Amino acid sequence: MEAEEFVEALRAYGVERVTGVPCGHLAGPWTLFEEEGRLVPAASEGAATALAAGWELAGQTAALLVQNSGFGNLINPLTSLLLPYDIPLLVVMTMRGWPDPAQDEPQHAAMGTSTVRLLENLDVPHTVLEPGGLEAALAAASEARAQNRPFFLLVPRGAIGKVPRAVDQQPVEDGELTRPRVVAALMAAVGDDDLMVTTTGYLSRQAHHEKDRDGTFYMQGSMGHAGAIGLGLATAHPERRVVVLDGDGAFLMHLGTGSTMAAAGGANLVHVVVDNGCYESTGCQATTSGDIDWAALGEGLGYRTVTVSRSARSLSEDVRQALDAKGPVLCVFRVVPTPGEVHPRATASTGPADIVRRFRAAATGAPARERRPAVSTS
Ligand SMILES: Cc1ncc(C[n+]2csc(CCOP(=O)(O)OP(=O)(O)O)c2C)c(N)n1
Repeated sequence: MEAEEFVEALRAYGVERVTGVPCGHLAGPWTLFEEEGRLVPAASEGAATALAAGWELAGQTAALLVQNSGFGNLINPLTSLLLPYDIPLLVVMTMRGWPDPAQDEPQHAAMGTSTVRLLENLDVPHTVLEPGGLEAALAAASEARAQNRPFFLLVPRGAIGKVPRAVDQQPVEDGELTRPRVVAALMAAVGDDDLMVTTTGYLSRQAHHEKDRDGTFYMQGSMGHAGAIGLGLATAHPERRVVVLDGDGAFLMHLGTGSTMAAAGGANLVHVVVDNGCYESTGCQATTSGDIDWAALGEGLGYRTVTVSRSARSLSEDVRQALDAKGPVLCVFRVVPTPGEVHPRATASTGPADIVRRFRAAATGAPARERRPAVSTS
């Protein structure tokens, strides 16, 4: 169905305010609500749930736009806020890894096959959006609202259309920083012994495209957790430099990890954030990074070295400087979005288990270990 039709139906249902974390399959409604000034992008699905609860407590009708990859983030405020306090909320959630997990990326399989069962276990009313079924679904949502209960409208992939966004057409100037330019410079400077973790979305794809290496852990899914993985690696291997490649949306999703990295990370930890001001991988919806003073944030969190770069002219030196500085380093590149440049995911050529096997071999210097069988017969 058209995005306009979907948004009109939600308006008629009574939705006054919208928040969430974007999914490419909700890009159309997201853009329309954003243009109307009704939408606040939240750092995480859990924060979005609490923000919406605030609107509901204030007597307004709210809706969430989220993907089921973020269901884990919102289960806590669902079970300990909405349900015990009888706060209603319409949650529009796209279904990755469903109905057939084999038709989607591996990181969506476990959640795709269990989303409906989780809702059933929690006794939360829900329905799957069928063609022509929006009116009936929203009637069920109204019934749940009348009983002060949350309601999940589960949206299959591709069920709702997109609308064009202004950012899609922006040309890139010569001196401007972009994701491809930053990642190319970074991958050229990273040493053979360095370990890397790359965040979910286009950044992982770009890193893989520029230079596929055994010592890079391509993290698909687990949005916001690349930094913590990097901290684990860096503390386990203080003799190795560990480079985390992050996005602004992912960094903001679990901002507290920045404090942990700064407090517990050693001189060998370098946290690179490519800040394009948006969730580029899901359609360039704005994040709230535009208001961040990264130098002040990095220092405030306690990173030992903080660098912020805005120009492509000194890119190679800026990358070198950040890699050679004493960590924990926070190294931020403010870039312009380049949504047209997209490359295949690492898992298109290397499965998750193989990514782990070869990464572990690179991290430990030991030969790649075969996975043990799940059940021992001895
Ligand atoms: C918990 C969770 N919520 C939402 C998503 C969907 N998602 C995948 S990539 C992405 C955008 C990441 O934005 P950012 O970190 O700024 O990197 P960019 O895409 O701009 O390079 C989102 C929202 C997800 N994978 N996981």
